[in-house]
Amino acid sequence: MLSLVTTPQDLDDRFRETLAALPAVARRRDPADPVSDDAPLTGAQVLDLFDAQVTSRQLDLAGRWLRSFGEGFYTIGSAGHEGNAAVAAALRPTDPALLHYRSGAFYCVRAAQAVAGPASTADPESPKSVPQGSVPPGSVSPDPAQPTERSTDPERLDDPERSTDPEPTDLQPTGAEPPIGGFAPYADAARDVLRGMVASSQEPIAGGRHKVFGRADLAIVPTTSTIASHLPRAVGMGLAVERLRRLDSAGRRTGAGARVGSGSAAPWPPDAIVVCSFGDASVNHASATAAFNTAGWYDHAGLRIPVLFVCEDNGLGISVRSPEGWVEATLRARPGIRYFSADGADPVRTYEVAAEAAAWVRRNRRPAVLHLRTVRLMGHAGADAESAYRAPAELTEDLERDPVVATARLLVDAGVATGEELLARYDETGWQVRRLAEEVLGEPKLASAADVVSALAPRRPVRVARAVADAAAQASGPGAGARAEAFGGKPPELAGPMTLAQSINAALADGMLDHPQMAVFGEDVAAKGGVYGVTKGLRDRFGAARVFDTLLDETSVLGLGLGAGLAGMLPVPEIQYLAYLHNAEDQLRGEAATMQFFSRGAFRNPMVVRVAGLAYQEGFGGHFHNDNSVAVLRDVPGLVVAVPARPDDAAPMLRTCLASAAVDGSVCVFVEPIALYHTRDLYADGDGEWMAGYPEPGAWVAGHVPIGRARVYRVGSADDLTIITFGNGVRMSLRAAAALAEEGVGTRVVDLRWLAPLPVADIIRESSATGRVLVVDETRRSGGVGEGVIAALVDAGYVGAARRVAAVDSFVPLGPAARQVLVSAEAITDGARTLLAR
Ligand SMILES: Cc1ncc(C[n+]2csc(CCOP(=O)(O)OP(=O)(O)O)c2C)c(N)n1
Repeated sequence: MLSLVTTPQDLDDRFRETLAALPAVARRRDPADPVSDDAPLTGAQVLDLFDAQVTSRQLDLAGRWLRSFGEGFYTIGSAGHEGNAAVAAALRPTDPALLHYRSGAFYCVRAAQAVAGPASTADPESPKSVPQGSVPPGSVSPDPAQPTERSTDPERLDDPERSTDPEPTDLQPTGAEPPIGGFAPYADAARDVLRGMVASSQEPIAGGRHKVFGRADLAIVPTTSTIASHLPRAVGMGLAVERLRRLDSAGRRTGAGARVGSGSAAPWPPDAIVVCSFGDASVNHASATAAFNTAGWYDHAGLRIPVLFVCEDNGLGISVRSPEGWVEATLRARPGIRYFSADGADPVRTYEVAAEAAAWVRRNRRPAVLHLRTVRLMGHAGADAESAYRAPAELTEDLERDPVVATARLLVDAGVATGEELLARYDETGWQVRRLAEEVLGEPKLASAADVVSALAPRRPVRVARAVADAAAQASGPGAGARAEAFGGKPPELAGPMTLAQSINAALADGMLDHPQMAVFGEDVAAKGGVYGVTKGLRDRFGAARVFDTLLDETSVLGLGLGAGLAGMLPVPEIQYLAYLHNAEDQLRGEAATMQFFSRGAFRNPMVVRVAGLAYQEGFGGHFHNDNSVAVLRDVPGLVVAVPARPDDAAPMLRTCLASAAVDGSVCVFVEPIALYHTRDLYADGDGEWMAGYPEPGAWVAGHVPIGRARVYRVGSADDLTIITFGNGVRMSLRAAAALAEEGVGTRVVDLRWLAPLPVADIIRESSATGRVLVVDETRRSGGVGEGVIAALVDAGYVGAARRVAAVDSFVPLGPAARQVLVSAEAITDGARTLLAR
């Protein structure tokens, strides 16, 4: 008897031994009959689940095999979690799913459902209906010699005669034998997974960028390896699915959010529910608790969020045990989330409970959690020697609860198949999986950096410009009436000079008019209109469904955006202060920015995140309201980072971000300098030079600001010095330039406007024009924007003089002490003089 099962060989041996030792079948059961009295699954359907589970198991074994000779790059498997096959069978293939990394069997079932077509989508949740086709008919048809139309004919399922059939055919010898080899329906899924393991560029979702479970046609959204980080997104998807369902019935223009299911803004059916799975250790993660809390909070408030959380509880997070009873206790205690539980080693019960939970969520549009008890076989991953932290008895105990063996036992006990037959299926599947593995390991990998980044963040500036032009045409043409009404008869272009805050407010309103799927949300944005009044009036104009307050949790604010974008909306979440982005930034970095990368654009989460930030709020806040670092954003691949300094830039830049999100699925962060929100003057009190009129729609095309284009202010001759800056630095630099002009020094002040991607061409052109560059960077000397600007110059071979003026590497202190660390007008002038003296 084996005691230390940590290798594929051991697991395989054990499986064979156990199946060989199963008792002989006394009487055959017709596979078309329920597998046991009152079971909601037929024998054939359980056999299908078995085949899916075996395929998943064989994939795990193949993963280790590929690794053993250096051709496989991923060994985290699903062994012990194959009970999730029954969860997949209990859902609809159109229910969007965000899956745990142990979802091999779920994935197999979902892929087979999709192949099986409409006949396979009979609702598994309808009471007493045999869930025909939740496993595919092709794979349930037994021996052709034994016709079993009942198992494949959906019409027969609801046949009232059926319930009056003479009792029971159970365990009667029918002579029907299950077919040998039920791998075919799962072959595509197996190939997908193997391609992921070998990093093949032909892998269908990430194209060799990662091993993920995902496919747009299966409504499986890829998740990252950051445990639980997909849960806030799942809640956002639930909220959006429900909102879009309601908006649809109110007649909504189709949107440009997700690309899936083109032709409709919502890629999933209106009654879809969102399913997301994760491990037991993950329930403790801040992202998970945020998601549970948000789902519960909205439920408490009466908002509908149809999400089914599935916690696959194997009792361990790598080597750390979940304390006995903790997972159940914590999941049961979540207000607003209904608790269901099942043993993953019992496929029938798992199916039954999962169907009940899914039906409950679907019917009530409310969140629930399915606590699925599983085991973990073969350790956490290939390199994990679990015998170092688990006793042999514990390993043996897990083996006793091997879900694939449990399904085999059920099938043999029920007389659906013999142990020998099941072993033959196991071997056939194993052989087929190996064959596929050999086939895909020779497939090409991503072979150039260009290939790798091609999926990262598409940029189609011409289309974006066209979208802005379309918006202008709409606003001045057919949409003019609605626009006039939205602005209370007085469009913003007639309102006279505006501040930065007013200009953003007006541009948000125009955005709402142009993008019916756009929603503005965040802490305090609705009733109050934002702590600085930037979203004032939007809720009254556009309604609480499109402008709403969220709970106080930045992870959830961004998670709502991630899910809403994926579901076809155009989310514009607000982060109240830059300092508070940091506790949630993985939602941008790990989730938002990677979605197109890991799905080759099949899924996308367009979003414009507005963040009030940067320093110079005189007399208020210290560090937390004056955070002057954007380093954490600048290196996120593909992320667009915009910083408008002036009102006349803010509106077109926001329009560009919205258009880019809609057209290319871009994730944009729009950092709004708080200190400039209400600034009116530039050079002297009362000059009103920092205000600007709002352009009428007819001027939007001419005033379009493409991503990555700077703005240049020429002061005096503009020949002596180039100041490169952004945000608050623009105003300070313009003032310094004016002072220098009085001394005869000509300056060009370059407002970067975009911190990512940096306007490199503009930087180089304007720097070369004077040969003297002063970078005025209100972010910190270390990791600040200035480093990027200087590096861009060096890379381009710039040979002139250059200096930096930057903030001290410090947090911003309270009160006047802030001036000690921030860039000042004097420092700019001093820096300029030093450069000019060279
Ligand atoms: C946020 C985060 N921290 C740490 C890790 C490293 N890690 C990968 S899996 C794992 C354990 C997860 O356990 P559980 O959620 O129970 O899932 P299981 O692997 O047991 O199925 C850890 C700590 C990670 N992937 N993400």
